[in-house]
This record gives sequence, C-alpha cells and structure tokens, in this order.
Amino acid sequence: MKNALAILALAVLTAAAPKPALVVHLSDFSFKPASATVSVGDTVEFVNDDAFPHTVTASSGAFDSGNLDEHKSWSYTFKKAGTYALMCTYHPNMKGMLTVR
Ligand SMILES: [Cu+2]
Repeated sequence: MKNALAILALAVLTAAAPKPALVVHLSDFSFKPASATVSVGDTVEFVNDDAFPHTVTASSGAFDSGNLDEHKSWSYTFKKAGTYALMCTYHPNMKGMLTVR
C-alpha cells in the first residue's frame, strides 16, 4: 500500500513538469551540445553548470531566459519550427544552435 502511494505521488510530480526532450548544459562558457535538433512541441531544459550566471538568449529575440544563476535551470517549449541561434548576453563568444522541425 505504501508503495502504491509512492508511485502515485511520483506520477503526479512527473506529470507536473514535462520531461525535457533535450538537456543543454551551459558549461565552461559553452552550450553543450553546441547544436542539436528537436521537434516542434519539445521542451528543452538548459542547465547552468558554471559557477557564474549565463543567459540563454535567441539571437532573433524569440526568447530569453534572463539571468540564469549558477546551477539553475530554465526550460523552453519550442512551438515553431526554425533554426534558433543561441547566445549568452554576458559572454558573446558563447554560441549555440537549435534546429526545430
Ligand atoms: Cu554566459
């Protein structure tokens, strides 16, 4: 009985936060992976592994995480197909690319 309750609680928690289709790490001033392809409707989670803040900013202006402190994460669900160039506004040399199709 206790196990059944635990499984139910886990199911509720899992439903509340959609599982990301892809996790991109911000690590050593880089997006890792630097480029990837996901599908329309996919959620991508960005995790800042560095010991200082970054941002996840679309060069086109389509989205912007704002300040992302160390060890924090931010998720975005891609609703439109396209090619998204990513950058960090604090570190212009940080560049990434996501293709959504
Ligand atoms: Cu940065």
